[in-house]
Amino acid sequence: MKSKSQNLFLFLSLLIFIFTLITSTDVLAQKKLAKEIHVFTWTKYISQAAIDGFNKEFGVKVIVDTYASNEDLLAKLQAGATGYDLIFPSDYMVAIMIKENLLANIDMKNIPNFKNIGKRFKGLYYDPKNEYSIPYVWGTAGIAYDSKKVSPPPDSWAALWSARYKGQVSMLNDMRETIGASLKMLGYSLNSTDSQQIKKARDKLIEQRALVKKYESETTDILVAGEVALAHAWSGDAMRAAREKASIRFVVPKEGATIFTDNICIPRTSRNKYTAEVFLNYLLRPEISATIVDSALYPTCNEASKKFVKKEILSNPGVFPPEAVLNKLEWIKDMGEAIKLYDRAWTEIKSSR
Ligand code: SPD
Repeated sequence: MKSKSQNLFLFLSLLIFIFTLITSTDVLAQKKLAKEIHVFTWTKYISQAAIDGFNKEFGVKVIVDTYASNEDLLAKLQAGATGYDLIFPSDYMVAIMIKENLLANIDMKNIPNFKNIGKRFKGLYYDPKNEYSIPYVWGTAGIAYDSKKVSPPPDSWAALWSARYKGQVSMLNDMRETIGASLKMLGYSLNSTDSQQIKKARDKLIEQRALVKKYESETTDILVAGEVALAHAWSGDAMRAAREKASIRFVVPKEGATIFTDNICIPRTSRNKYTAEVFLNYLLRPEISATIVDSALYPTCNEASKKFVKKEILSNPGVFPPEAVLNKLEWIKDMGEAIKLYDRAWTEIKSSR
């Protein structure tokens, strides 16, 4: 028979054990997780392996919805969309969203994997302290083309204005990118605020309309299907088309083009901020980030993940462009009030046929 004091001792030990268990960080962290989170991103931006892995490890379902331009994303948030926990705006759009108070402060205590981000992607111009955004992948715009149909190989934006390819050309359905390409072709900055330069770029695009089959930002499938022979495209989308059809090539025109980073941000209206941060941190694990590069074919901002990226992808200059290409690139910037010049030009271009 055990004495009363022995029983009391056993009982207290049991209590302490249960208390330690339920207050241990892991259990608490798991308890704080939402059942599901809603991610609003570009197409093909998160590998299925990453989504499934997160669900398996944390028991959280990740529901993905997609958009095709920064302006669409902004319009949705401005219209009061509240259901999203993570979004992926590009550089200049992060600046606009910070200004409009649409983004939450990221709690860096929950993002230890931020250490994996390469030095040159930390503290970029649009969020110098990375208070609201974590760089995810980067890339360039340029011309994707089918080398069986387009000869000689294009090296200038002017190829998209060539009458030879009438009806076989697509342009990005993206105001800043497309007016930007026209500005670059004319030798101007793609952040020009000079109304005469913007008008000239507009006129060039109006002149081009008769050649353009469609304004389309999802270029992978139309290139593979042979719907167009030349597409104004983003690098990763073009490289995925090339992976499916060997005759597809991608070039950054000699006049220069855009460089972008797409970033992970949490909308101020997120109802599951902690879970969003746990997912964000998970996406920054080197092995997970590598699965994203392998599937999306956009270069990663995650330096530590490079050793897990397939060698043939790492050495592909279409995915990771060499220094000579990097030197020709320009970031899109927030235009402030001057954006009205672009808005007007874009409306005129789109309604010109
Ligand atoms: N599949 C879409 C890839 C999106 C690329 N980011 C867009 C950058 C816009 N400046």
